[in-house]
Amino acid sequence: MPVNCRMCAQKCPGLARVVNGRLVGIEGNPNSVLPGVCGRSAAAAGMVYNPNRVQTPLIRVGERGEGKFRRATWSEALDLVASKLKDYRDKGIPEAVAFLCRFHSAPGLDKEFFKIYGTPNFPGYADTCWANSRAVGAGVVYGPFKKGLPACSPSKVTVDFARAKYGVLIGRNPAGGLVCYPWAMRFAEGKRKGLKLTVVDPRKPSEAGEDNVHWIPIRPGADLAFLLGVFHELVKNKSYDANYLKKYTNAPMLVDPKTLQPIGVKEIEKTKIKHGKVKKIKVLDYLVYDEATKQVRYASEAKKPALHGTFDVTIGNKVIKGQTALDRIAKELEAYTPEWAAEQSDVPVEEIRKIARELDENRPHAFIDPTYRSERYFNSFKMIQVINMMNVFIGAFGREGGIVWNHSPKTGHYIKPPKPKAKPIIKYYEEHDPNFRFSNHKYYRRKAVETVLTGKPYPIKAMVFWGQNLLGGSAGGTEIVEALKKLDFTVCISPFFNETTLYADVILPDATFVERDEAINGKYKSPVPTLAINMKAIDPLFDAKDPYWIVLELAKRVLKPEEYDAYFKHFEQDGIEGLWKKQLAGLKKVSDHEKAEISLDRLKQFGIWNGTEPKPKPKAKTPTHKLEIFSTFLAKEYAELKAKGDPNAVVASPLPVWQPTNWMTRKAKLDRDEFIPVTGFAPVNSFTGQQTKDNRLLANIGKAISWDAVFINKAKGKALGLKDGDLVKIWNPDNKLVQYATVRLSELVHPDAMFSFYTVGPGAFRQLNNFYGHAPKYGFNPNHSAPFHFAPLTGGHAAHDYIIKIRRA
Ligand SMILES: Nc1nc2c(c(=O)[nH]1)N[C@H]1C(S)=C(S)[C@@H](COP(=O)(O)OP(=O)(O)OC[C@H]3O[C@@H](n4cnc5c(=O)[nH]c(N)nc54)[C@H](O)[C@@H]3O)O[C@H]1N2
Ligand SMILES: Nc1nc2c(c(=O)[nH]1)N[C@H]1C(S)=C(S)[C@@H](COP(=O)(O)OP(=O)(O)OC[C@H]3O[C@@H](n4cnc5c(=O)[nH]c(N)nc54)[C@H](O)[C@@H]3O)O[C@H]1N2
Ligand code: SF4
Ligand SMILES: [Mo]
Repeated sequence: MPVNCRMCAQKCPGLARVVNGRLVGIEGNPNSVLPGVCGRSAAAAGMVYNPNRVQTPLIRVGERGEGKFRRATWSEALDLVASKLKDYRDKGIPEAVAFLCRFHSAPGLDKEFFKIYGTPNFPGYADTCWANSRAVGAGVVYGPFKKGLPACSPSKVTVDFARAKYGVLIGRNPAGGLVCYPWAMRFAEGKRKGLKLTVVDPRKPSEAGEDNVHWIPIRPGADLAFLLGVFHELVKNKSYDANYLKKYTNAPMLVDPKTLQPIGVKEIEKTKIKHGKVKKIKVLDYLVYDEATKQVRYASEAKKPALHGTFDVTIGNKVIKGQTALDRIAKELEAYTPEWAAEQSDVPVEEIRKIARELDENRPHAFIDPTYRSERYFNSFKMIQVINMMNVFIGAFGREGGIVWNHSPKTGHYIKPPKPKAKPIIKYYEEHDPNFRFSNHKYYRRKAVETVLTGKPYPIKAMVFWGQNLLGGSAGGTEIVEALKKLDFTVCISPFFNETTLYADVILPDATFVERDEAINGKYKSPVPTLAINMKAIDPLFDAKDPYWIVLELAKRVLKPEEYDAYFKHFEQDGIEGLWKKQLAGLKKVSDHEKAEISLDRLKQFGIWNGTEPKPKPKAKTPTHKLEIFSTFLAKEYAELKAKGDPNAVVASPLPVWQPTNWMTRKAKLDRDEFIPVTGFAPVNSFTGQQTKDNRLLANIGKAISWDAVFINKAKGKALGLKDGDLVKIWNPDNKLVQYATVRLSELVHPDAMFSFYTVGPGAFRQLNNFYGHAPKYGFNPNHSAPFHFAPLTGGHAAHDYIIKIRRA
């Protein structure tokens, strides 16, 4: 049976193998252009048949957090949830309910139900993953923009690993943080073809392999400094292709070198032909010096824009000296010498020079990975902005072996719900919170916690979790617990126990992905357009229920009969087939020729449809429609903040500039028992809770790699009197909460870092052990001890940007 694997979040297309009615495992789908799944997927049977998963609906009996529940029937549990939901609706405050979904298993219906119900609040998870630093840092350079904000999610662009010759991985590990379809598969292909890598990481990620990999330990959070040093060298060595910079980027844009404002920008309208239709688009035009006419002209009219120089620009009766953006960037980089960068980051000067040379020799088939899970430090956004300025500088964007656009077909909607009346809570933060200037209007679950605590802009009284683990996955454990205790009502729809379910009033077990049909998925991180289907391979175990059934039962109980009939009756009649058909009927972003070859029958038969991968193009989706090596969006923001005297103006600078992490501003040098808690994914583990960490098929491998340990530098550990395998106490001196883990002393960890595989252990919530069979009993989760802080301007997660102490327990 074709499935979209959900052993982690990525939905890789696979085939479930069922023997005598029992699932034995999942294999790569041979009909895929990249057939392959990972070991977690192969171990799916260990998830499905785990007797420790949530077997029946549960209703809380003890205190919140204690984890005491009694079994309930579906009708009792659903009646209870429905009566609460109905109550808020009857009182005219449906917006008091927030729906937090991620592994939501009834796409097409579940979110729609809550919209019809009347809430506008759907706080997404990715403020803890990529939505604030990665989406903004890559978005300012490449686009696209959504509602005026840069929003380059990981599904928008991809490193073309398979065709690359050289690359730098910094804060990214495609062999550990696996995304099999298509990243890990293309990464493996690249490695087979000799892709050379430099891995810059506070610990050695040995998953990336030993051949062709050069590891450089870095001080946690000093990545930006290191990158500025490499950028300095690239500029010094003129590692660019002048034609590329002139044609595809705004490097020739004339800017005022002091105010950093592009001079004389204006919006123009251009016509474009797309899919045979004439479209009008708005383009921000800017001044350049045209070497062909020896005049300052608009970019849209210039024949040969100059990359270098300072030119007089007459605006009205004023003459302004305009410097090319490229020269202004180069000027700024003068201060960031390799020596300076080495001092900040602990990366030796010769390594910095060597990396710059390698990038130069291999460009444009070279890259600096724009990262995926990037919410780590106060300076994460700045770091990613600089990475992508560098990718444009070396001409890697839109080139084979560089960074390429993905292509996701868009499927049609099944239900078109009315717009909820109230404004979503995030609007308030966008308008009033200076730290939320570049925030993401879709992914903001930690702001929802703030709303619960402050009641602003209006109270959130209930939370329904469908595949999010707010408490486990977000930094600020203490405040999140406070919020979960304060809520009137909490529901978790989940096959698995996690930190958040400990605080639930009701837990409803939905079927896992092999036990259910699911909407067709078209959103892959792939340059090859893809559609894949998930079909039920086995019947739900225990008392787990089909998620679509759960939505219908809730809708029946909560909505008015006429609403139910209007929105849900047709699903009752046509079932999932009706949804699939609507999805395909409304298919967009595929060519007519591709559309003709897509059918439901074909998808059911083969499980997957792959389109043709277009040739990479250095196309930009920015205001200027050029790759913005000098962001016009940031320039504007910078000017506004500067005018207000805002100290965070520097964060918005369009230039490559240094910004320290939060921990660095608190302490220049760590004490002997102090560390920065960095995490990474292990190939056998996903953070999604019980699927992997409580899986008997994976537990032995996990043990063998000490997946529940904290790894620290050997010399530093010895100086603290620690031995390999000791149990240690770990705490953040600011909040007293204590966690325990075994310690591994290793030469492969930077002395400032304490590395742990993310989230294998129960962290501060050891009552979880009562619900698990195979999961480790001890193990650290940095989120539990982390401060509830937000990175400046982006509102990012900054999960690792604090200091922890350890001692033998
Ligand atoms: N195995 C596995 N794979 C997964 C998932 C999973 O749960 N498990 N989940 C998926 C999801 S949702 C995501 S977002 C991706 C994420 O995939 P990645 O972005 O690759 O995520 P991580 O493994 O968290 O981090 C990558 C590397 O960054 C290093 N690192 C940590 N701190 C720093 C630092 O300060 N500086 C530098 N230079 N490096 C640092 C870590 O040691 C690690 O080797 O993985 C996806 N794939
Ligand atoms: N310190 C630190 N923090 C991190 C990370 C890190 O590396 N380090 N990683 C970050 C990243 S990349 C991400 S994406 C976020 C993720 O954060 P979350 O999306 O909150 O992920 P989980 O914490 O695993 O919670 C997902 C929950 O969904 C439930 N679930 C799984 N499958 C199903 C299903 O089929 N149906 C239903 N209903 N529920 C299901 C499980 O109970 C699981 O615990 O965490 C982020 N937080
Ligand atoms: S990366 Fe592995 S666990 Fe995640 S969806 Fe793909 S095959 Fe499944
Ligand atoms: Mo993620």
